Amino acid sequence: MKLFILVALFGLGLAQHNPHIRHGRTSIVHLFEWRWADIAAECERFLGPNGFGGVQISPPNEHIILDSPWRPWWQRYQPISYNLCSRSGSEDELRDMITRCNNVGVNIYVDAVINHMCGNTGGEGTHSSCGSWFSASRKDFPSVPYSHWDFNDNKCKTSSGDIENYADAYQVRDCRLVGLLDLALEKDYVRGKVADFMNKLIDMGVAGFRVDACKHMWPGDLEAVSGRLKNLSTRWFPNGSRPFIYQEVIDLGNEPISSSQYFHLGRVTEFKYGAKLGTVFRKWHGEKLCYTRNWGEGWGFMPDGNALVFIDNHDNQRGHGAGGASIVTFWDSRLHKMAVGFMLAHPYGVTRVMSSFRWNRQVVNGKDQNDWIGPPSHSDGSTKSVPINPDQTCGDGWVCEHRWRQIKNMVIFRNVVNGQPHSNWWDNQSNQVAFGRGNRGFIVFNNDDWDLDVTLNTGMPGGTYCDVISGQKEGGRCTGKQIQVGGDGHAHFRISNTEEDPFVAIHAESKL
Ligand code: QV4
Ligand code: CA
Repeated sequence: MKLFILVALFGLGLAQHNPHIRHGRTSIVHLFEWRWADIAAECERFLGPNGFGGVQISPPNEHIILDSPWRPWWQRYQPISYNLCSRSGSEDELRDMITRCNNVGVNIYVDAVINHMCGNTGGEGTHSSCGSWFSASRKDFPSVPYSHWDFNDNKCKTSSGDIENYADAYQVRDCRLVGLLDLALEKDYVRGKVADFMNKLIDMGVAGFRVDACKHMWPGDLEAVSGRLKNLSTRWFPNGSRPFIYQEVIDLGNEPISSSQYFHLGRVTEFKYGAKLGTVFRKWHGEKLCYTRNWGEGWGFMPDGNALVFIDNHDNQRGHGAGGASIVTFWDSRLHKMAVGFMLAHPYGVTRVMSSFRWNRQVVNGKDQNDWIGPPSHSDGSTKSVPINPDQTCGDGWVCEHRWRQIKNMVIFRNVVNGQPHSNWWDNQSNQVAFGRGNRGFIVFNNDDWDLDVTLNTGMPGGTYCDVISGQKEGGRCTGKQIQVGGDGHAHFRISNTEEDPFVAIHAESKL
């Protein structure tokens, strides 16, 4: 009996590690701060047709609206209620987006902010995205409703009431993260309100959640909430599907709270991944690309089945959160394309691609003074929609990394090689490496300061393949480099270090 319960619990946990991505797709894109109407259109016109499996959306619930600084992006991480109107749009627009994305096989994952409400200095009034009245000073949020009984202040033992020391796990869970009013998730009432909020979204058709700030919540409390979550809607998902849960825990290996404490509840963000790969591609601290031969668990990362991986996220691309200067973002576009390409070619983890907006970066002594700037907006603070240029790039300050040919084609590459092993590794003991994915795909990088000129065993069937980095297959023709693979699987590669994108990738569906 005991064994049975153990197996059942384990099974339940593992179920929440499955992203339920459809049609053999593999990657999620974070459309940071996009409006629901734009995401719906993007699912239909771009994400579905190009093999993207899902979208991580910004928090959909009611949030504070701040004047100083003016409408920062991070106001959405300060909930006022679980009403579904936000800077991205109304509940109707949200529902329409979920339906339309699901209809083209693209899943929606919600960024769920459940550790806290707004900051303790958030004031009192109706400066909130649905216009609900609240009082931060009295900890009164009638639209939920939460009152001062529902917060952790009595449990927190620091004099400021804020987290002061990350070496103390009690503070980290029971005190306020940068002043954010900390919810008492040990209370059945609070757990119920949070579960109701998430279940409403499940009923609307979402496939799962990125759970914000999990380091600041006790695994036992999260387990209680997740036990109350419904199965996914059978309108789009198989009977009995559990919501996909990926938890934001920043574990770089130097604090008492570790990712492993959360493994049984779902996947966990692997922050070492982008920090290390950034160091490798920047060639800092003596790192070389050839050392990635055992990339993944061999580098001290969490077990493959637990990991959600990414090169940068909305925090560390602007100096928030963790990772520091090594993180490679769209600002370093050449390195970014290579690092994202590497991630998408490599079998480890469930992959998430970042899609950003541009801001006026002003770094003084290593800190960006403008790290708060919100999405491209009209003068009334409302978010601009995303215009698509004739060349398929985005306008008005939206970066749309996910539309860059090299990144989009590597998302497709990952789908084509799905399930194939990491194979046919080659390196020059420096920064030129190559690897395949069984007989379905092969990729070659030159991050050295000299040319790559070598014949390699690709493991692929003979034929002519189109490189999906310098171009792509269009109507049976190749707009980029062509790679001849012989009957023995060998091919010659030449990549100058001065090329715009010094890497080459071919796969089964890029065969001419
Ligand atoms: C300020 C002072 C505090 C003071 C407080 C109250 O700095 O010392 O106690 O006022 O007087 C914003 C401001 C911050 C301000 C706070 C409260 O930046 O200065 O505190 O609001 O008013 C995002 C931003 C934060 C932002 C927060 C809420 O990154 O800067 O805080 O939204 O608007 C850790 C965590 C990890 C977290 C990461 C950033 O372990 O969980 O830090 N990452 C997630 C999200 C992130 C978000 C939060 C968590 C909070 O990815 O985007 O923070 O929901 O590593
Ligand atoms: Ca907490």
